[in-house]
Amino acid sequence: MSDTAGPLAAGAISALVRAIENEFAANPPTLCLIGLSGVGKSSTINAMFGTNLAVSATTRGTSRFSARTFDIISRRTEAAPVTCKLKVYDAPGLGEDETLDANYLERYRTHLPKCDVALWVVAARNRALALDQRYLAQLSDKMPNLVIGINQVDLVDPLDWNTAINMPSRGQADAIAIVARDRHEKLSRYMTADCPVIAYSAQRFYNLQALFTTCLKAAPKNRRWMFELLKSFSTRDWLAQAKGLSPTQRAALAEKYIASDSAITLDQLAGRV
Ligand SMILES: Nc1nc2c(ncn2[C@@H]2O[C@H](COP(=O)(O)OP(=O)(O)OP(=O)(O)O)[C@@H](O)[C@H]2O)c(=O)[nH]1
Ligand SMILES: [Mg+2]
Repeated sequence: MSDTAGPLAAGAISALVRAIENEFAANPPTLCLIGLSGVGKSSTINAMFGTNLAVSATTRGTSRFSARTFDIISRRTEAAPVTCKLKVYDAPGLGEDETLDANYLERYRTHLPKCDVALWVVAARNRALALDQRYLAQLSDKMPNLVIGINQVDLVDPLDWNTAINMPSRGQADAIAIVARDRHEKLSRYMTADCPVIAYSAQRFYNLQALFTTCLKAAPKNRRWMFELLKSFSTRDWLAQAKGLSPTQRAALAEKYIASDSAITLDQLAGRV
Protein backbone atom coordinates (compact mmCIF):
# COMPACT_ATOMS: atom_id res chain seq x y z
CA MET A 1 0.00 0.00 0.00
CA SER A 2 1.19 3.50 -0.74
CA ASP A 3 1.58 6.01 2.10
CA THR A 4 1.98 8.86 -0.31
CA ALA A 5 -1.66 9.76 -0.82
CA GLY A 6 -2.73 12.92 0.97
CA PRO A 7 -5.45 12.98 3.62
CA LEU A 8 -8.92 12.40 2.25
CA ALA A 9 -11.46 15.20 2.30
CA ALA A 10 -14.17 14.44 4.85
CA GLY A 11 -16.81 14.29 2.12
CA ALA A 12 -14.86 11.65 0.24
CA ILE A 13 -14.76 9.25 3.17
CA SER A 14 -18.32 8.01 2.96
CA ALA A 15 -18.05 7.60 -0.82
CA LEU A 16 -14.88 5.57 -0.39
CA VAL A 17 -16.41 3.41 2.33
CA ARG A 18 -19.41 2.76 0.06
CA ALA A 19 -17.12 1.84 -2.83
CA ILE A 20 -15.19 -0.56 -0.61
CA GLU A 21 -18.39 -2.15 0.66
CA ASN A 22 -19.69 -2.53 -2.89
CA GLU A 23 -16.47 -4.24 -3.92
CA PHE A 24 -16.80 -6.73 -1.05
CA ALA A 25 -20.45 -7.37 -1.91
CA ALA A 26 -19.76 -7.90 -5.61
CA ASN A 27 -16.71 -10.07 -5.22
CA PRO A 28 -16.14 -11.23 -1.64
CA PRO A 29 -12.75 -12.65 -0.65
CA THR A 30 -13.18 -16.42 -0.70
CA LEU A 31 -11.48 -19.08 1.37
CA CYS A 32 -11.81 -22.82 1.08
CA LEU A 33 -11.11 -25.06 4.05
CA ILE A 34 -9.99 -28.63 3.59
CA GLY A 35 -8.80 -31.28 6.00
CA LEU A 36 -9.72 -34.30 8.03
CA SER A 37 -12.47 -34.31 10.60
CA GLY A 38 -11.81 -32.40 13.81
CA VAL A 39 -8.46 -30.83 12.92
CA GLY A 40 -9.82 -27.36 13.70
CA LYS A 41 -10.82 -25.99 10.30
CA SER A 42 -13.83 -24.08 11.59
CA SER A 43 -11.99 -22.97 14.75
CA THR A 44 -9.24 -21.48 12.59
CA ILE A 45 -11.64 -19.34 10.57
CA ASN A 46 -13.48 -18.27 13.71
CA ALA A 47 -10.18 -17.21 15.32
CA MET A 48 -8.97 -15.22 12.32
CA PHE A 49 -12.20 -13.59 11.22
CA GLY A 50 -14.49 -13.61 14.25
CA THR A 51 -17.02 -15.83 12.48
CA ASN A 52 -19.33 -18.24 14.27
CA LEU A 53 -18.86 -21.51 12.41
CA ALA A 54 -19.96 -24.49 14.51
CA VAL A 55 -17.14 -26.21 16.40
CA SER A 56 -17.33 -29.60 18.10
CA ALA A 57 -15.02 -31.65 20.29
CA THR A 58 -16.96 -34.88 19.76
CA THR A 59 -18.75 -35.59 16.52
CA ARG A 60 -18.65 -33.55 13.33
CA GLY A 61 -18.78 -29.83 13.96
CA THR A 62 -19.59 -28.87 10.39
CA SER A 63 -22.60 -30.85 9.25
CA ARG A 64 -22.77 -30.08 5.54
CA PHE A 65 -20.70 -28.84 2.65
CA SER A 66 -21.67 -25.22 2.28
CA ALA A 67 -20.53 -21.83 1.15
CA ARG A 68 -21.38 -19.20 3.72
CA THR A 69 -20.95 -15.50 3.30
CA PHE A 70 -20.32 -13.58 6.51
CA ASP A 71 -20.80 -9.88 7.11
CA ILE A 72 -17.76 -8.73 9.06
CA ILE A 73 -17.56 -5.22 10.42
CA SER A 74 -13.95 -4.22 9.94
CA ARG A 75 -12.56 -1.87 12.55
CA ARG A 76 -9.13 -1.85 10.98
CA THR A 77 -9.70 1.54 9.43
CA GLU A 78 -9.29 4.62 11.58
CA ALA A 79 -11.91 6.76 9.95
CA ALA A 80 -14.99 4.57 9.87
CA PRO A 81 -16.13 0.96 10.35
CA VAL A 82 -16.52 -0.86 7.04
CA THR A 83 -18.96 -3.71 6.41
CA CYS A 84 -16.94 -6.37 4.62
CA LYS A 85 -17.89 -9.80 3.40
CA LEU A 86 -16.02 -13.10 3.59
CA LYS A 87 -17.09 -16.21 1.72
CA VAL A 88 -16.02 -19.51 3.23
CA TYR A 89 -16.38 -22.96 1.77
CA ASP A 90 -16.37 -25.22 4.81
CA ALA A 91 -17.10 -28.91 4.82
CA PRO A 92 -17.37 -31.75 7.29
CA GLY A 93 -13.93 -33.30 7.63
CA LEU A 94 -12.71 -35.65 4.98
CA GLY A 95 -12.13 -39.20 6.13
CA GLU A 96 -14.97 -39.14 8.62
CA ASP A 97 -17.19 -41.38 6.52
CA GLU A 98 -16.07 -43.18 3.36
CA THR A 99 -19.58 -42.94 1.86
CA LEU A 100 -19.50 -39.11 1.95
CA ASP A 101 -15.95 -38.40 0.79
CA ALA A 102 -16.49 -38.90 -2.94
CA ASN A 103 -19.25 -36.30 -2.91
CA TYR A 104 -17.14 -33.78 -0.96
CA LEU A 105 -14.18 -34.29 -3.28
CA GLU A 106 -16.37 -33.65 -6.31
CA ARG A 107 -17.67 -30.47 -4.75
CA TYR A 108 -14.19 -29.30 -3.82
CA ARG A 109 -13.16 -29.85 -7.41
CA THR A 110 -16.03 -27.63 -8.55
CA HIS A 111 -15.52 -24.83 -6.04
CA LEU A 112 -11.75 -24.66 -5.49
CA PRO A 113 -10.98 -22.82 -8.73
CA LYS A 114 -13.29 -19.98 -7.60
CA CYS A 115 -11.43 -19.44 -4.31
CA ASP A 116 -8.71 -16.93 -3.54
CA VAL A 117 -6.98 -19.20 -1.04
CA ALA A 118 -7.29 -22.85 -0.02
CA LEU A 119 -6.33 -23.56 3.58
CA TRP A 120 -5.53 -27.20 4.16
CA VAL A 121 -5.49 -27.96 7.89
CA VAL A 122 -3.83 -30.92 9.57
CA ALA A 123 -3.60 -31.62 13.30
CA ALA A 124 -0.06 -31.51 14.66
CA ARG A 125 -0.44 -34.75 16.61
CA ASN A 126 -1.71 -36.73 13.66
CA ARG A 127 1.26 -38.38 12.01
CA ALA A 128 -0.83 -40.59 9.71
CA LEU A 129 -0.97 -38.59 6.51
CA ALA A 130 -2.09 -41.17 3.96
CA LEU A 131 -5.64 -39.77 3.75
CA ASP A 132 -4.43 -36.18 3.34
CA GLN A 133 -2.00 -37.37 0.66
CA ARG A 134 -4.75 -39.23 -1.17
CA TYR A 135 -7.11 -36.24 -1.17
CA LEU A 136 -4.36 -33.79 -2.01
CA ALA A 137 -3.42 -35.88 -5.03
CA GLN A 138 -7.03 -35.79 -6.22
CA LEU A 139 -7.40 -32.04 -5.76
CA SER A 140 -3.97 -30.63 -6.56
CA ASP A 141 -4.80 -29.77 -10.19
CA LYS A 142 -7.79 -27.70 -9.02
CA MET A 143 -6.04 -26.01 -6.14
CA PRO A 144 -5.78 -22.23 -6.20
CA ASN A 145 -3.29 -20.71 -3.79
CA LEU A 146 -2.66 -23.34 -1.18
CA VAL A 147 -1.49 -22.89 2.42
CA ILE A 148 -0.96 -25.82 4.76
CA GLY A 149 -1.79 -25.09 8.39
CA ILE A 150 -0.60 -27.39 11.17
CA ASN A 151 -3.06 -26.67 13.95
CA GLN A 152 -3.29 -27.66 17.62
CA VAL A 153 0.45 -27.34 18.27
CA ASP A 154 -0.38 -26.82 21.95
CA LEU A 155 -1.15 -30.56 22.07
CA VAL A 156 2.26 -31.68 20.82
CA ASP A 157 4.33 -33.85 23.18
CA PRO A 158 5.71 -33.37 25.78
CA LEU A 159 2.38 -31.58 26.31
CA ASP A 160 3.84 -28.90 28.56
CA TRP A 161 2.57 -25.75 26.90
CA ASN A 162 3.94 -22.71 28.68
CA THR A 163 0.73 -21.07 29.85
CA ALA A 164 2.60 -18.19 31.49
CA ILE A 165 3.66 -16.84 28.10
CA ASN A 166 1.14 -18.76 25.95
CA MET A 167 3.90 -20.30 23.88
CA PRO A 168 5.30 -23.81 23.39
CA SER A 169 7.81 -25.09 25.91
CA ARG A 170 11.32 -25.57 24.58
CA GLY A 171 10.64 -29.29 24.14
CA GLN A 172 7.42 -28.60 22.27
CA ALA A 173 9.07 -25.98 20.06
CA ASP A 174 11.67 -28.57 18.99
CA ALA A 175 8.96 -31.16 18.34
CA ILE A 176 6.83 -28.65 16.39
CA ALA A 177 9.79 -27.85 14.12
CA ILE A 178 10.25 -31.58 13.42
CA VAL A 179 6.51 -31.99 12.76
CA ALA A 180 6.48 -29.02 10.36
CA ARG A 181 9.41 -30.40 8.34
CA ASP A 182 7.94 -33.90 8.26
CA ARG A 183 4.43 -32.78 7.16
CA HIS A 184 5.87 -30.45 4.56
CA GLU A 185 7.95 -33.24 3.06
CA LYS A 186 5.12 -35.78 3.09
CA LEU A 187 2.45 -33.48 1.67
CA SER A 188 4.56 -31.59 -0.86
CA ARG A 189 5.09 -34.83 -2.79
CA TYR A 190 1.40 -34.65 -3.70
CA MET A 191 1.28 -31.02 -4.80
CA THR A 192 1.96 -29.58 -8.19
CA ALA A 193 3.85 -26.65 -6.62
CA ASP A 194 5.51 -26.09 -3.27
CA CYS A 195 3.42 -24.29 -0.71
CA PRO A 196 3.97 -22.65 2.67
CA VAL A 197 3.45 -24.60 5.90
CA ILE A 198 2.60 -22.79 9.14
CA ALA A 199 2.34 -24.38 12.59
CA TYR A 200 -0.13 -22.62 14.91
CA SER A 201 -2.82 -23.00 17.51
CA ALA A 202 -6.23 -21.56 16.72
CA GLN A 203 -7.38 -22.02 20.29
CA ARG A 204 -4.37 -20.23 21.78
CA PHE A 205 -4.07 -17.58 19.04
CA TYR A 206 -0.46 -18.74 18.84
CA ASN A 207 1.27 -17.94 15.53
CA LEU A 208 -2.10 -17.03 14.07
CA GLN A 209 -0.58 -13.84 12.68
CA ALA A 210 1.93 -15.93 10.71
CA LEU A 211 -0.88 -18.06 9.31
CA PHE A 212 -2.90 -14.97 8.45
CA THR A 213 0.04 -13.23 6.75
CA THR A 214 0.79 -16.38 4.77
CA CYS A 215 -2.83 -16.66 3.58
CA LEU A 216 -2.71 -12.99 2.67
CA LYS A 217 0.44 -13.48 0.59
CA ALA A 218 -1.09 -16.52 -1.08
CA ALA A 219 -4.14 -14.52 -2.20
CA PRO A 220 -4.07 -12.79 -5.58
CA LYS A 221 -2.14 -9.56 -5.25
CA ASN A 222 -5.05 -7.27 -6.10
CA ARG A 223 -7.23 -8.91 -3.42
CA ARG A 224 -4.85 -8.86 -0.45
CA TRP A 225 -6.08 -5.55 0.89
CA MET A 226 -9.54 -7.11 1.28
CA PHE A 227 -8.21 -9.89 3.48
CA GLU A 228 -6.23 -7.35 5.48
CA LEU A 229 -9.44 -5.47 6.26
CA LEU A 230 -11.09 -8.70 7.40
CA LYS A 231 -8.53 -9.53 10.07
CA SER A 232 -10.46 -9.79 13.34
CA PHE A 233 -7.84 -10.86 15.88
CA SER A 234 -4.93 -9.00 17.41
CA THR A 235 -1.85 -9.48 19.54
CA ARG A 236 -4.10 -8.84 22.53
CA ASP A 237 -6.02 -12.09 21.92
CA TRP A 238 -2.80 -14.06 22.19
CA LEU A 239 -1.55 -12.08 25.17
CA ALA A 240 -4.88 -12.45 26.98
CA GLN A 241 -4.09 -16.13 27.41
CA ALA A 242 -0.55 -15.48 28.71
CA LYS A 243 -1.52 -15.53 32.35
CA GLY A 244 1.92 -15.33 33.94
CA LEU A 245 3.25 -12.13 32.40
CA SER A 246 4.18 -9.11 34.47
CA PRO A 247 2.80 -5.79 33.17
CA THR A 248 6.29 -4.91 31.89
CA GLN A 249 6.67 -8.20 30.02
CA ARG A 250 3.15 -7.84 28.60
CA ALA A 251 3.90 -4.31 27.39
CA ALA A 252 7.20 -5.43 25.82
CA LEU A 253 5.54 -8.28 23.93
CA ALA A 254 2.67 -6.08 22.83
CA GLU A 255 5.18 -3.54 21.54
CA LYS A 256 7.08 -6.24 19.64
CA TYR A 257 4.06 -7.71 17.85
CA ILE A 258 1.60 -4.86 17.66
CA ALA A 259 2.79 -3.53 14.29
CA SER A 260 0.72 -6.16 12.51
CA ASP A 261 -2.41 -4.80 14.20
CA SER A 262 -1.92 -1.18 13.27
CA ALA A 263 -4.85 0.65 11.74
CA ILE A 264 -5.28 0.98 8.00
CA THR A 265 -5.97 4.51 6.87
CA LEU A 266 -8.60 5.20 4.27
CA ASP A 267 -5.92 7.09 2.35
CA GLN A 268 -4.13 3.78 1.92
CA LEU A 269 -7.28 2.23 0.52
CA ALA A 270 -8.07 5.06 -1.87
CA GLY A 271 -7.18 3.96 -5.36
CA ARG A 272 -7.82 0.30 -4.63
CA VAL A 273 -11.51 0.41 -5.45
N1 LIG B 1 -6.14 -27.84 21.96
C1 LIG B 1 -6.61 -27.30 20.84
N2 LIG B 1 -7.84 -27.64 20.42
C2 LIG B 1 -8.27 -27.07 19.27
C3 LIG B 1 -7.51 -26.14 18.52
N3 LIG B 1 -8.23 -25.77 17.44
C4 LIG B 1 -9.40 -26.43 17.51
N4 LIG B 1 -9.43 -27.21 18.61
C5 LIG B 1 -10.52 -28.10 19.05
O1 LIG B 1 -10.66 -29.16 18.11
C6 LIG B 1 -12.02 -29.57 18.07
C7 LIG B 1 -12.50 -29.58 16.62
O2 LIG B 1 -12.52 -28.25 16.14
P1 LIG B 1 -13.38 -27.84 14.86
O3 LIG B 1 -13.03 -26.43 14.55
O4 LIG B 1 -14.81 -28.19 15.04
O5 LIG B 1 -12.73 -28.81 13.77
P2 LIG B 1 -13.19 -29.04 12.26
O6 LIG B 1 -11.97 -29.43 11.53
O7 LIG B 1 -13.93 -27.87 11.76
O8 LIG B 1 -14.18 -30.28 12.47
P3 LIG B 1 -15.25 -30.89 11.42
O9 LIG B 1 -16.08 -29.75 10.91
O10 LIG B 1 -16.04 -31.86 12.23
O11 LIG B 1 -14.44 -31.55 10.37
C8 LIG B 1 -12.81 -28.61 18.96
O12 LIG B 1 -12.97 -29.21 20.23
C9 LIG B 1 -11.88 -27.40 19.05
O13 LIG B 1 -12.05 -26.66 20.26
C10 LIG B 1 -6.21 -25.80 19.01
O14 LIG B 1 -5.46 -25.01 18.45
N5 LIG B 1 -5.81 -26.42 20.16
MG1 LIG C 1 -15.83 -27.73 10.94
